[in-house]
Amino acid sequence: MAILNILNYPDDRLRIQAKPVEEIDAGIVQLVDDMFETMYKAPGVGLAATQVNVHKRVIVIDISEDKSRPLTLINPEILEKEGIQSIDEGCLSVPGIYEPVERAQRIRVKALNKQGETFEMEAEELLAVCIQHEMDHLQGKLFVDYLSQLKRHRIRKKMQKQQKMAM
Ligand code: GNR
Ligand code: NI
Repeated sequence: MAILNILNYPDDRLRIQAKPVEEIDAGIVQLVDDMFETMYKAPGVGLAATQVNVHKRVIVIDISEDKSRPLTLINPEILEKEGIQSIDEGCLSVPGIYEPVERAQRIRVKALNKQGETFEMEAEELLAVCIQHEMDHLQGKLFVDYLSQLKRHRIRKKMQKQQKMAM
């Protein structure tokens, strides 16, 4: 197991499109395990492989308070979307920023699990938001892309300042 480095906005590598996983081999299983460890340590409720600079369609999520509901989504696809909700989102790649984003309220998703089995599930509220947020990452999209240009500009400046301070 290992803690992976999380890329920070505005790193260009967060814009790379992830490729579908063709075979769930030992490397993918290792990646999933390391992503859970990294997400729990952060702490966060979700993590997309893109954020750890691996450009494969792999997502891990756990919205429980006690790490009791790990969910792995490989090659996820949204089958249905319904309704609209808007909750304050945060992102491990944009630390310290929380802003509301409009998302579907309820989704139906198809994916592969860590065993390589296809499954379908329905999600609503925070879980639905989280899946949509992570699927955006796989396409190189960040929640700040939904904000106004002015807000995004301010966030970019703040992140660049923080990164200078950390050097
Ligand atoms: O930890 C996270 N919390 C969160 C809160 C509201 C909406 C989405 C999220 S995902 C985020 C972790 C993360 O950056 N995943 O990509
Ligand atoms: Ni994120």
